Amino acid sequence: MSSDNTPKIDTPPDLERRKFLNTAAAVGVAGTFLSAGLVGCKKEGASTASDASAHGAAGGAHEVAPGTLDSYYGLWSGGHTGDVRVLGLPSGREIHRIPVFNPDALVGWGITNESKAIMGTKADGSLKYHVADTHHVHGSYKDGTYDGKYAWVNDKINCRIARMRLDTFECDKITEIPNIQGFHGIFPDKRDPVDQSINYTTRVFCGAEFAAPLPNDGHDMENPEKYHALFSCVDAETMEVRWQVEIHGNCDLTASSYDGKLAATNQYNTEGGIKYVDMMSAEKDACLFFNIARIEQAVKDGKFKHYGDSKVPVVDGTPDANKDPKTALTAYVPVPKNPHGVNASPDGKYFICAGKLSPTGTIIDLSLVLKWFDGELKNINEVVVAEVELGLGPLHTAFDGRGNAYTTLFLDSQVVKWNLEDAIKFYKGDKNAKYVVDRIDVQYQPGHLNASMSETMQADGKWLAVGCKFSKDRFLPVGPLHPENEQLIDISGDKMVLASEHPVRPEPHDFIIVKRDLLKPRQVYNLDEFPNAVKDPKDAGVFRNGNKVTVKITSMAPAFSLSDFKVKVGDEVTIILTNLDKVEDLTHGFAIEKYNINFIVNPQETKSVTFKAEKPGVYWCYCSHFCHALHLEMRSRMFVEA
Ligand code: K7E
Ligand code: CUA
Ligand code: CA
Repeated sequence: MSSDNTPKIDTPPDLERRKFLNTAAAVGVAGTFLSAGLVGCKKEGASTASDASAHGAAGGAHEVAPGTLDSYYGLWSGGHTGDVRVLGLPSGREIHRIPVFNPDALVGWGITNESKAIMGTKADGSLKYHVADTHHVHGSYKDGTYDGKYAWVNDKINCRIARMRLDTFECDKITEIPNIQGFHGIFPDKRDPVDQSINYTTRVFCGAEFAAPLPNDGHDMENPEKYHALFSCVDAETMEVRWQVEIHGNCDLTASSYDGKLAATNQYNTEGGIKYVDMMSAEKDACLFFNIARIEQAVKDGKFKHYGDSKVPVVDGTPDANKDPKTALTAYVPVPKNPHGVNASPDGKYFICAGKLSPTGTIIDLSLVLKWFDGELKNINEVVVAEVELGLGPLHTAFDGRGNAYTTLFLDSQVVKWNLEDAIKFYKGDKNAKYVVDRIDVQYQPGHLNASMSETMQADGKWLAVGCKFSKDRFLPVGPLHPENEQLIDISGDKMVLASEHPVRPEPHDFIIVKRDLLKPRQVYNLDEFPNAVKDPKDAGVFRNGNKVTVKITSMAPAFSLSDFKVKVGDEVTIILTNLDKVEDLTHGFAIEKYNINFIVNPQETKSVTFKAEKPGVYWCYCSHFCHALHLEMRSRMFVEA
């Protein structure tokens, strides 16, 4: 391979271009708050931005040779595509997409009866929703690390939470959360708050970003003071909503503590504003803490109400009802202006709030939050152990397990590496504590970032992925819509080193990076998992019950067990297809010409579709997934009799 083909991954960004981007962002995105002046904060103890050109390439450590497996799974939320993407890291190769909220033609998601039952349908059998906006993906925990069982993802538009099984990488349940809008942050718990022998995930916490009248039935529409947001808890196994908390302000991101006792959400709209100027009028917003054990006791004690048709108990978490720390369900911790992101440090000690409209990071000591709930602190502000300057537009924070945090700076187009204990020392008055360790330019305007295993107690400090919202000139132009730029940074040394980048379809938001040996995916299904499986080609045939017709078919390369089947115009036809091939990777498809049907069946899998036979004639059914030298010949015919 000629060196001309080698991607230049270590070229320092053109400084003029970077200046332009920052100016553009300042004017277009954040001009208002910048010109309005930044919130005052303590000056940082250290460090000018390091020269990007000082960084070499990462020595090819990110390169994964053909035929070689990656060492991490990345689970990336898909954004508008309503799916979850599976990337191999450090290569950045996209291995798989898990369809979740939106239809997907490959696996027949939204086409098969089984997927429609998960996605939700209207009375006429059509899908209830066709769009979604996924933001946050998190895995289930055991003993403070991923157990490889489940992952969850949110849909902000239609307020749904979906669960994926990580043995088959499929969505198996979707729940719509009642009485909320703008469902944004999610985080599984990591332990039970009361019974500490339950050392695994049993709940998922869900934040609502938008407030609305409760119930939202047409009253008080013009009166924002009557709008409320709810924080919800979903059962990790049943996926039913266990309880909700009515709060003041709104929820944005969500975090959970390693001891299971606390969950939190950062709030950027404590003002209850409707327009952005109103939402940024206060100097401080809050990080809102939830005392999980007390909330569940209040539910047990019957101290709740219901809203609308929902049966979910709603407890009162508003400030007025929670003034006494010793009985409070919630604690509102003031943090600077419109924070974004709340992240738990892997040592279990701290939550970090990024300032967004304030150039600061706030460190909250969780042991002090628990002390406040015990009535042992005079003032809630004492739980903040540091509030230090990081740079412009801090959004999200990841960790390396060596005491350092990495925060994206949206406006500076940088990632800043900072040391938590040094930041605490600096905030306490030690002006020699140089808490900023390093800075690196990214291309450009980063939102989420995450480090390998960062959201677990096994944070290993090897790789940092950064989701850059703007890619500008980093890739071949493909028209007005630009991809996002996922950059990979080697964080194994003191200095961050940009290792590689790859484009992704907009726009993933959040992701997690999981050590590959924590997941144990299966390669083949088991026939017995499907109650409707057609286990023997001899069981194939057409079974009529009035005008309802069931067609049972099996596939085994290179043939379907029926070379034709007859139905009548007006019939409601259900086709059940079982793939009897047992060989790993031997997938068949089933597409019916002119009937808008296509789906695949993996080895030993069964799927079904139901449709109305409306048009008479011969319709070829063919295998739509390359399976065999005679793949093109693998067909059947549907005869629809007039
Ligand atoms: Cu994009 Cu997590 Cu929805 Cu921040 S959120 S950037
Ligand atoms: Cu079966 Cu292609
Ligand atoms: Ca605000």
